[in-house]
Formats: sequence, C-alpha cells, structure tokens
Amino acid sequence: MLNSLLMSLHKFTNTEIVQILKEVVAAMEVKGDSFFKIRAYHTAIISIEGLTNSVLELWENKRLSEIPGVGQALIDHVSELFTTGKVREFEKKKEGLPEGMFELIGLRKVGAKTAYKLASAFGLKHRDTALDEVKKLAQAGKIRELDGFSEKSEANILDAIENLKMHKSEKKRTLLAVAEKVVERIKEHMLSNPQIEYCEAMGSFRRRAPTIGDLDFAVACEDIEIGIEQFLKFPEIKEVLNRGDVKASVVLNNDLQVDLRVIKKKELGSMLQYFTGNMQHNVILRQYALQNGMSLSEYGIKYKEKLEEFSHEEDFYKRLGLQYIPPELRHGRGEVDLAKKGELPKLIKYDEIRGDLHTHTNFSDGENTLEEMVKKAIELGYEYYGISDHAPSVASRGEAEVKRLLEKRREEIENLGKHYRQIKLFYGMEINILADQTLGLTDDLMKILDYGIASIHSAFEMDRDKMTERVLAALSNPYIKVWGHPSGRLINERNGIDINWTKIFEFAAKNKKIIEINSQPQRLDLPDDLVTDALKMGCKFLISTDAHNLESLDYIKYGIDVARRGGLTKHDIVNTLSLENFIEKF
Ligand code: DGT
Ligand code: CA
Ligand code: CA
Ligand code: ZN
Repeated sequence: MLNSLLMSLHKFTNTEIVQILKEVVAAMEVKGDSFFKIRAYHTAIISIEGLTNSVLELWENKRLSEIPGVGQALIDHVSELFTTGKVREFEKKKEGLPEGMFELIGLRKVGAKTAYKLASAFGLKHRDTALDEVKKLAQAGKIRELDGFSEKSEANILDAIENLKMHKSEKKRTLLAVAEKVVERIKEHMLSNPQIEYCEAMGSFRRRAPTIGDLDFAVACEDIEIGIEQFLKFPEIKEVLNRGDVKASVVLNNDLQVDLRVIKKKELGSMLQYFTGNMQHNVILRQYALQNGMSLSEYGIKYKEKLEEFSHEEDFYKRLGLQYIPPELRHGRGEVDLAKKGELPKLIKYDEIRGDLHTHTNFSDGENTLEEMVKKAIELGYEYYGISDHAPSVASRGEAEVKRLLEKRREEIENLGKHYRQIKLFYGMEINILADQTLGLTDDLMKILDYGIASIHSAFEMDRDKMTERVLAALSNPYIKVWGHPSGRLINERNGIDINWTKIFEFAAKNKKIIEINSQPQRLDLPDDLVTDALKMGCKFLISTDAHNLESLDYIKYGIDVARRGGLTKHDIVNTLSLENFIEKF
C-alpha cells in the first residue's frame, strides 16, 4: 500500500512549486483577495526560493513547518499537490481567468492586473502562444490603444519580452566575495574622513549570505550631513537614486546598489539590529518583544511608552532577555528560541582552522607548484596541509602509467615534507564519482594515497534515486574519506543535484564519511541550510578552499561563514583538530 502510494507521487520541483504559488497569488490579486492572505503567500514563496533542500524531501520527512512562513493551510495544499498532482483550492482561485495571463506575470513591470487586462482584452487563452501574441500586438501598436496603457508602457512590455527571451533569469545577485571588495573600498573611503566614527555593511552582507542583493551601510557621525556628503563623494558612484537627510541610495559603476544611513553613535546598536535582518528574524523578534510588552524599531526598544536607545547591539538583545544572536544565525529558523534558553551554538571562529585538505597544484589544473602552495600554507599558519589534485585519468593513460605517476607524486610530497618540517603534508587526490557509480581510480591505485575526496564533475542531471545510489556507492569505498562540493551547485549558473539528502547524511554519519564545506565563492557547498540538516544527523565536516592558486587559499573564510550560518562549532569540523587528533580522527 505504502509502496504504491509512493510510486504515484507527483514530484514537483521547488521551481515548479514557486511557479504554482506565484500563479495563485496573481489570481488572488486579480480577484481582490485579502491583502494578508496574499502577503502570507508572498512570504512562503520567498522562503521556498531560498531553500536548497527540496520541498518534496521536507514534506516526506514531515518537516514543511520548518520553512519560515509556511503554515498548516499551505502544508495541506502542498500535500495535496504531491499526492494528486493538483490543488483544488488553487484551481478554484484561477477559475474564469484567461490562461494566457499566467505566461505574462513573470515579465518585468507586468503585474497580475496588467497581465489579466492584456489576456482578457486580446483573448489570450493559451500559455504557449501568449508571449508571441503580445509581442506582435505591441509591435503593431495595439496595446497603447487599451484603456490604462500608453506608448511608453507598450514599449516597456515589448522590451521585457525581448529581454526575457535573451536571458530568462532575473538580475543576478552579487557573490559575497565580490561584494566584500566593494565594502572594503567604501569603508576605506568613509573612514578616511576623521569625523566618521563607524562604517560597516548591514543586511545580507553582515549575515554573510552567499549572495548579496544590495549593500546596506550604517555610518555613525555626530554631524549627519557630513556622513552623507562623504558618501556621495565615493568615486565609483554611477547614479544617485535618492538623497535624503539621513540616508542616500546610489548605484555603483558595477551596477551594485548601495543604501546608506547615517546616525549618531548612541543609536547605532538599534539601527544595526533593524537593518541586519533578515526580515523573518526581525518579525519573530518583534513578536517575542510584544509578548513582553516591548516594541522594536530602528530607533530602539519602547517599553511603557519610553524609548530606550542602544549604542551596542549586544545590549539590545540583552534588554530583550536574549543571548546575543550572531548575524549569521539570524534567519528565522529557531534562533530566537535557542537564544531565550541560552542554547545558541558557540560558532566556529575564523582563526580556528588548522589545515586545508582540498587544494590543487599544477600537477592537475592548479596554477602554482606544490612548493609554492606549501609555502603559502605555512604563511597562513597551518599545522597540516593536504594536496588533492584531480586524479590522472586511467581511461586515457592506462592503469600502469597512472600507478607510476601516483607513486612518483608520493615521493615528491614526502621529500618536500622533509624539507618543511613545520607543516605536516598529506597526500590526497580528488577522485571523480562517475555516472555509472564507479570511481575514477581503482582501489589498487587509491591505496597509494593518504586519502581520497570523491566529487561529482559530470552528469549532474540524474534522477533522484539514481543519484542517491551513485553517491552512496562512492562513499562506501573505504579509501574515500570526504565527499567534495556535495551539491555541485554553481551560484547563478547551475542548481545543485537532486538527491535524497537524509539518506546520504545518515550513511555519512554512521560510516564516518566527512562532508566538505567548499569555500569557493561560487560554490559555498554544502549550502548552509543543508549543513544544519547534516549536523542534526550527526555528520562531521571539513572546511576547505579547493584552491587552484595561491590567492584562493585565503577563501577559507567564506567556508567558515557557511559553517557559522549552518550553526557549526569547532567540534563539528575535523580540520580544527590538533595534528595529533586529526591523524586519529581523519
Ligand atoms: P538582499 O539585499 O536582498 O541581499 O537582502 P537583505 O537582507 O540585505 O535585504 P534588504 O537590503 O532589503 O534589507 C536589509 C534588512 O533591513 C533586511 O534584512 C531587514 C531590514 N528591513 C528592510 N526593510 C524592512 C521592513 O520594511 N521592515 C523590517 N522589519 N525590516 C526591514
Ligand atoms: Ca541588502
Ligand atoms: Ca537595501
Ligand atoms: Zn572538484
């Protein structure tokens, strides 16, 4: 019975679910449904868009309620969707609306009502032809004749359709590492004025999110005007969007938007709290405060009609009776409850990593020599260091030749190790997990190494069950100690693999297979929400850079950011161990 139920599941992806919800929201907007209901759906959509876990998997594990903003009604709808393939209430909401409108709602500046007007005026009944029809109508100047439209809005619609065809996705978000360079330049510019007492970025940047929509700066200065003036002199500003008395918004030459607020130091703590977010965290915090008779704002905490100001954020949380919540944990996933009980994890710190174990050299596709990389590792203060080039291909070189190469390489690494006694070198390889479930090296060859990192570099599109078997097979191999860049995602370019995470994490925890947190700014893989899941299942982690040159050995901090967002302490991460313990545990 259970089996046949599972067989007939309708496995909607997160993207498909988001699309379905967006269409329902559009229908609700056209029909004038309640504002609060619509906003609730919006919140749920944003949450699901930010997930790296699949909704299906969360549903299967009865964990949908963990998604911020997803309540019981929506859980019921999602259950219905997975079991029957549709949601009766959604169908009802869309009843009587022309199907073609749903193809238009993703267009820039085309809201639900505009889409509806167009689709009903021109009788757009079919999704697959709707865009083309509107394009032709716009080109023929027919849209401007409609009530409420103009030549300008017609041109906008045409432009949106043409752009959509060129690059389907929305504006790309900026990688944290890229934004960080901009933040440093702005800080330097601002702090070069001695009257400016403080300048830091808030928002997603301060939470160390993998990508940044825009930058939100907090500036403290006795004379507010001076703060704004100094900012507007920043040489990279392309356009000033808005200049107010206490804030300004600009767009930089690289198209990044920067919002900045100036405040006196005595109110700084309150502002930092308010604009660091995320929104969900702030909503939960506000509800919690209300229960205790307090109300929160960017200016402070109001209690019994009296506003209390805070220059330090720590005191703000303390006044609420909470442990200080580090920005990386502010995502509205239960951190306020933990802070209430004083049970927040003691997050790993930037200086607690003692060795990098996933690194490349010019033996494979790296830019630097073994010795150059090792010297830099010593400079970074590491106690141990692992070299894990891509394994040479047996298919193209033959097994005997690969064996010779691997043995020769071991000798080179051992000899270098004798020369640099201040660091312990480990000899590893990054080994492909092939589509047919085998590994890129045979056991006989892997025996030569100290450790193997298994990673997927091809066939990312694979049915979930097959992908799960593929990775389980790789991790079952006794020479494989680490699963490298597990999801395979490339931010802004490629989604992660579809796999049964629960099953894999369970296996990894039980068999002491280590999960990598890859620090490459475009990977940040395992993603932080999955890190939390893996932690709950008892997994251990390795934070590594996957460096292909000297500079990227410095990227370790971005992996540490991910670990912190996932709630890891140093005890969850193997490369925080002393050399002695590392040798024992790894
Ligand atoms: P982003 O820019 O998309 O990467 O993400 P954030 O989190 O930086 O979002 P942003 O720039 O819109 O706003 C910064 C923070 O300010 C946000 O996380 C929470 C707070 N915030 C912004 N607008 C509101 C609001 O209307 N109400 C409340 N309570 N908080 C807000
Ligand atoms: Ca922002
Ligand atoms: Ca902003
Ligand atoms: Zn790799």
